[in-house]
Amino acid sequence: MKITSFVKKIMIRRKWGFVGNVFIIILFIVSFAQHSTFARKIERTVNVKYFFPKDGTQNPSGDPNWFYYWSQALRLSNLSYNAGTNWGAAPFGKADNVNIGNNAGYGPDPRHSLTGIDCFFTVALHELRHRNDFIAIIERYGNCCGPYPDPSVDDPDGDLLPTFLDPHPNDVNGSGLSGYTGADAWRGDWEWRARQGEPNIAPTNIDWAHPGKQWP
Ligand SMILES: [Ca+2]
Repeated sequence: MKITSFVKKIMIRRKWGFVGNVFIIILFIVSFAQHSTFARKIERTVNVKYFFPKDGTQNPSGDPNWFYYWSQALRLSNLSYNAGTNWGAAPFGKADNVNIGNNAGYGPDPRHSLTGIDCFFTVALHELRHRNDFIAIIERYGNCCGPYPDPSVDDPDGDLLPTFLDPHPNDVNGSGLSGYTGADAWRGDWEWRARQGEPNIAPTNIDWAHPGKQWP
């Protein structure tokens, strides 16, 4: 309130007598406090946590948020989201990327009962191991042998892993080839090798999904 208008109000309202003057004085004090150097500047520091909706697609790629943000948080590359993939798949060949499906983002996975970012981490590294092995064998033998090639000249234990990738070249590894019989026998120890690094538990403080590890 300007002083001039304040005085004017006094002149007008003086006829109110004592009560009116008190009212005007209160108005002046309030106005003075709001517009003068006596007004206080109030500051508060508040910690804010930002979470992304796990099921949304609010990111530049249009892929599910969990796939987009967890790939970055875990510093994983050579991954593609594929809604048609169940868990994960590594195409045989020198493929740039492996495919990650919806189950990988949620779990629980059948071997470790992992969920969320841990399930994603485990599936992604499993498939990337396949990818790297496929690239290695193609670079050594050429793309000659189809899926899961069996370079018998370099596989004395017959587990389908060529010796240069086989940590136990003269014996099957663990359950080895025997673990994949019948229709799955073609997997040989390729699958055993991809499982060696599992499970993979992500750091708790990099999830930031809602819901997720850090959500209250
Ligand atoms: Ca072998």
